[in-house]
Amino acid sequence: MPSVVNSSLLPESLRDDFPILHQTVHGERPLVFLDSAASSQRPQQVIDAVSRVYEHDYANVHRGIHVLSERSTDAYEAARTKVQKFIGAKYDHECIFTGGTTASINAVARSWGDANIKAGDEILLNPMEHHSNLVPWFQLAERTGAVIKHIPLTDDGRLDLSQLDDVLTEKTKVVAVTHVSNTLGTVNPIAELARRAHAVGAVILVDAAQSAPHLAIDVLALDVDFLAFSGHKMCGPSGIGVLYGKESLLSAMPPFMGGGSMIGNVALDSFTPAGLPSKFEAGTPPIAQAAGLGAAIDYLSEIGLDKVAAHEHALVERAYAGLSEIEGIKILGPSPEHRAGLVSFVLHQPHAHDIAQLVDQRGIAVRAGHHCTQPLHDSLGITASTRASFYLYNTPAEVDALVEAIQEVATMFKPTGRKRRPQ
Ligand code: 7TS
Repeated sequence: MPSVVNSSLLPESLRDDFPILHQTVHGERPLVFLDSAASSQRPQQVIDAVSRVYEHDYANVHRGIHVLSERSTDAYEAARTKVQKFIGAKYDHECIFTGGTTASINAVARSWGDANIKAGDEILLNPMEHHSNLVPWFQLAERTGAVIKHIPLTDDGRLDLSQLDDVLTEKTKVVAVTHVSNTLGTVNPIAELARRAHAVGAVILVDAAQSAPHLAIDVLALDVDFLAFSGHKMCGPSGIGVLYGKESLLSAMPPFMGGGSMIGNVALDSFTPAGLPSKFEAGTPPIAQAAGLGAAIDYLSEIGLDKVAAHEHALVERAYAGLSEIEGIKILGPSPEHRAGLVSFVLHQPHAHDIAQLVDQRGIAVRAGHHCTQPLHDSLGITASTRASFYLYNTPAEVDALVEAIQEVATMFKPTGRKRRPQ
């Protein structure tokens, strides 16, 4: 189990749990991994849990009456109970295993959406959403004739709640919103949005891809109807995610995939669905991945999400302060008090992809591009940005290495003559 300290900053010894971090790249450059918002790394405890399933316990779940199937089934269902506790859900059958956040959101848009949305109904989104929380709703609108509306953003990249009454009305049937923006870092006020959505009779779906790994979540306290997140961003395996839904909503929804495991009974031309959660888990599920996700939840819970959040907050404050000093930089999104542990920015020059390549030569891994938030980048008048994202294993020294590298790149490309506007 990881060692824990009482201060807000986590101990550097925690890095020892992550074998992948202990390597040099491009010669003798120590790897500085600042791309956890895309996918995090995983500790030995998680790698061991996955290996243990394959080495010792693996069989298909919920079907074989033999010892390995029983062990696999126990591990799979134990992981579900861990997810339930992790997000504070009332019942474990409200936690459906999916392939990831994208799969979870698509499932709601397909199943709940097709059953509940009709022409003229409104779907409330906002420009900071990841494509995964936009496109499934656009597709639903295309299928049904529903209307897409957006909550406008403030200049500093927060939801402009002063304009919420204009777009959240009796016509609104669903509010789909990210908890934390993967580009701006903004932390959105989910409890307030849930209250306002419910007041007009709408349901709220929260994209927790960037919050579940970093902040303590309590779905009952937030009173959200649906919540979606991915294992691979929270120290767990790829190929598994979670869809949480309130029992009353999930029970009324039709299955979104048909096949084995999701049935109560099948005849030659008809079927009855199984109860929750099987109804939504057709086919062989991600068995070893579930055990890995359970181990990741144990790992994060042992450290404490509050400590993880405080650690990342200290890192992002340091990065924000350091990067702000660089001439010609434009940091996207709000001040550190309103953001989680990531920072995206543009320089006068060069392009984000070149920045990422130049810092990669120094061993620093960052992401460049539109980060699947093209409408947001369009609204900011840019095509791409560079993003550094932090997790529990990052250190202040790594933040300093980033700032120093970006400073060097900015100096290398300092515009001569007439001053240019940022990209
Ligand atoms: N929602 C948000 C807010 C995300 O950041 C991502 C992935 C997704 C949904 C989709 O998650 P998936 O696990 O289904 O792929 N975000 C990123 C990113 O920022 N860079 O790479 C993936």
